[in-house]
Amino acid sequence: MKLILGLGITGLSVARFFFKKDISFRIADSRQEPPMLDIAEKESVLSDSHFGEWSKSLLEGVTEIIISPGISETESIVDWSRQQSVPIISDIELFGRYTKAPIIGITGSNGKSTVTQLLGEMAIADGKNAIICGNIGKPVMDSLSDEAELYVVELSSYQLDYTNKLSLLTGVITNITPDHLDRYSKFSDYISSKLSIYKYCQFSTVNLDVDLANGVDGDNYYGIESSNLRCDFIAKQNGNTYEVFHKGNRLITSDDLKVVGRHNIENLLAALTLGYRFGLSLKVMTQAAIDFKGLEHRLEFVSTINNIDYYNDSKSTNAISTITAINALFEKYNNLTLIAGGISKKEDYSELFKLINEKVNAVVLIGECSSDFSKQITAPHVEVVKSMKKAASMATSMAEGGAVLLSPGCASFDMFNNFNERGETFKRFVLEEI
Ligand code: UMA
Ligand code: ADP
Repeated sequence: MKLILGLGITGLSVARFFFKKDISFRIADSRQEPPMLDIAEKESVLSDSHFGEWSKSLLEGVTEIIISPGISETESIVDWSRQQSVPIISDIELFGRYTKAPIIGITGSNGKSTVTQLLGEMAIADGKNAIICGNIGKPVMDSLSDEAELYVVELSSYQLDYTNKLSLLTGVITNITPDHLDRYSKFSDYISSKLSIYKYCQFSTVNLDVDLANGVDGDNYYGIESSNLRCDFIAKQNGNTYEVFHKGNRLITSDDLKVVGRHNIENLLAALTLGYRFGLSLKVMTQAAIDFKGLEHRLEFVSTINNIDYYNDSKSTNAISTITAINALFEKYNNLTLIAGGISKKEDYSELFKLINEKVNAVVLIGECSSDFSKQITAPHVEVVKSMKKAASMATSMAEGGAVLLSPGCASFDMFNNFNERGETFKRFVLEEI
């Protein structure tokens, strides 16, 4: 008997799979009404289900547990399972047992979804039946297909923590900066979690711009301004433009792209290096990069209204991604108005405040951390408001041309269900009310 822990989208996908394969399973969630309960009931995939506080009896007759990534290792059920030596695996490990096509894995603190999507689009443009899945929002167990020629899988550190066995053709860590420190007691634990991806790679892809990965003995390398001859793909900065090269041949420049910022050049180098290892055509990958519009809520251009360009970077939930967004737009605009705030993470925001104080003209703060943040920001104009509607109109009235950027650097749960809702709300006010 298998035990599925968690009935979110991961648990539901595993339940569907076991149901289809006639593998007996029990499912449990510590919430009385887990998010996917209605759908699971409609699909009639559940029989032995338990909701509410964990109990030891859940483990009776269980030979293996498939755990949802959101369930922390500090939960009592994890402890009991370990005491009773019941193996715990992630949905990713389960997926690896059933895949026939190669898997490329992408992890990192920021840029995972962007690289996953871009690489997937490159492979599809090259005529491959490539499936984009994982932490990006499509559970891997809903993505298995006999026709798949390639799986491009975004891997979170939570998923890697519960993975013991996996075979990846290649994989990359886009970068490592402090994140999820509510879940990891030490930054070094989070780093180890990310680095574990390389244990599973036939060919390790390494970003030379990431200090921590520098010591890794890779098979394929990339980097901006890197003179390392082992690099397959590099980029060089020329004024405000980046030129991307493959072994000395110029492929593309940042002026050809729809996405902006140095970080998106890094993301492009990652996708090119991974795709080239798989055997995708350079020409097709280059064209797919030109066509790539970026993902919603990641430094997404919304509109130009009355000479002001609006950007939605709602996916920014940590300090470094807001730093990245400000630096990227500062290459293009000399007048920036920032909307930030929400639930701040357990991380050091001092670098972000320093950058805001240097480069941002006006700041509108929202959410739980707003009064705390306002004490540390000395930009010329700082306002604290209570709603996204007020934030959008206040930012508009404070901006003198240039760009208005929503890049919260914080989680959204104090005001919204998730970052998608936060970004949608911002865009709605920009497009309908300004
Ligand atoms: N649950 C418990 N007890 C707990 C914690 C959770 O019972 O202590 C239950 C919840 O009630 C929920 C269920 O576990 O019903 C599953 O929750 P989950 O949090 O694992 O979420 P899923 O819906 O399965 O979504 C997960 C990922 N969520 C997390 O890692 C928190 C999704 O990433 C991912 O897209 C999805 O699997 C498919 O692979 C989201 C995410 O925020 C977007 N990821 C983090 C990030 O990107 O920073 C890591
Ligand atoms: P992830 O899936 O790792 O959260 P996303 O691609 O969804 O990454 O981007 C999350 C946030 O990080 C967005 O604000 C985006 O603009 C920013 N970002 C994207 N790529 C990078 C990168 N390579 N370095 C730093 N920040 C990045």
